[in-house]
Amino acid sequence: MKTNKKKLVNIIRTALLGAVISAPVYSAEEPNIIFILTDDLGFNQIGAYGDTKIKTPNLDKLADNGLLFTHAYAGNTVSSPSRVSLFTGRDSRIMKDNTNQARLDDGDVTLAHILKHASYETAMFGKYSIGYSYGITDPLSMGFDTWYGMNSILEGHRQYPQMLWRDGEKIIIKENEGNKKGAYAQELFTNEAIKFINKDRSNPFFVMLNYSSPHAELAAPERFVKMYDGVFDEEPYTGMSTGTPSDKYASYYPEPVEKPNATLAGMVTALDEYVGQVVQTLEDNDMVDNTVIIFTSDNGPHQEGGADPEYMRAAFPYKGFKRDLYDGGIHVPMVISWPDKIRKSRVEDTPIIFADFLPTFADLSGVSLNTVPRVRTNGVSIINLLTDEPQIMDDRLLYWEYGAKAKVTSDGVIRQARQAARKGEWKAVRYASENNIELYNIISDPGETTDVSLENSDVMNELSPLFK
Ligand SMILES: [Ca+2]
Repeated sequence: MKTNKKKLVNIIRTALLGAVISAPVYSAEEPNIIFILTDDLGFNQIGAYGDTKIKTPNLDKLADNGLLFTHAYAGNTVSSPSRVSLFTGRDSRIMKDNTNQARLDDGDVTLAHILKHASYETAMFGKYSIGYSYGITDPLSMGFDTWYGMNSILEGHRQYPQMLWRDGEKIIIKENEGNKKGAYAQELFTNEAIKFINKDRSNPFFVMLNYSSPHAELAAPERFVKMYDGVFDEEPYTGMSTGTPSDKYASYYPEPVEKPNATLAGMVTALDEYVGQVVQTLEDNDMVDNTVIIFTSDNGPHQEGGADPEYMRAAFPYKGFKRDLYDGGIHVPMVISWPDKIRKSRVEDTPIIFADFLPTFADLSGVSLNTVPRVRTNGVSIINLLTDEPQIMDDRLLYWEYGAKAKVTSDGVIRQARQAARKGEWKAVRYASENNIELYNIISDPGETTDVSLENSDVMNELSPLFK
């Protein structure tokens, strides 16, 4: 076996973590877990949510066979803090950084560490983007036995990458050399995930499959885009091809896109086909019943590279998009399948948030978080929601914050923190500290159109202390 320095560091770290915690006991009943994270997929961009022209038969079937959350929330409204929240089980209240510069820290305990401790075989495929240093915060150091994909945020901007990473080593994607479009990133990630699932093993596995789509750049194999020829009005995106940027993010996505809406729809249908292939692999191995599959998105739909989420009603019925803390930026699709425990076609309206997955995975794998050194989470396990037992969580407070308070953030997008909170039917939002806190009834007014803060002083008294 090839052992390099990074792997050795990882082995030592895992051993140290294991030495302090009591030995895990593997039970054959512990489910495999596949977490499928898409990038900037809006609430209303898959068929299971009922109001889109985008075809997603495999995802719709997954929802039919499982549980569809109508009030699931991402960790934040942009990739990095949302993913750090997911990996560490922390919401914005206890995150160290709520900007898009957020990264994992040496010493953070991730959901992969938890499952590793429970003797899961762990693997990550696709966009990582929240590490900063090999041997310290790369996936191998953060609880994954193996990984394949994109390391940095900027690498995630290419749908036909010329280079990817495998276990810390750069690999050249020959099919895409010289700007050729021979190998689609999302298909490569899927193929690697399928290979991993097909391996013989005696322990359960955890796969984190982080697609970098339908994030810009907008591009998908032609057969998917063709399906939407003539379906949408189109305004061609010129990128940097005319010498003048066609939108403020054009330098990130320089290539022109003739039919942005058809392309984005094709990207989603491609993802749907890849998810179908993963599910088929589980079926072929007779593993689908005891595998928890979670499908969701890291934040709301983007308005970049030619995408037009307003025309596509990508966040409908919610207001705002990526970078907003109105619900369109954070209210995400979420489907969970686990045929052994979840009865078919359930719909769950309890609000849940990304920070809940670390404690949930601990429960699924039989790890007591009390025994895990350094773990710091304020999420709540939703295992009882998954196993269809009553779990009243309607009254807890959820909170998000995007951007740094009273200082210039370096992502060039906002200058003041945006904040939001939710309790039950109430949603409070403030854009910049000098503004008033707005209050909406998110159930009767999902579009956050009518500020009812003046009429509900009791609710405001309860939520406003969060807006420090
Ligand atoms: Ca994202």
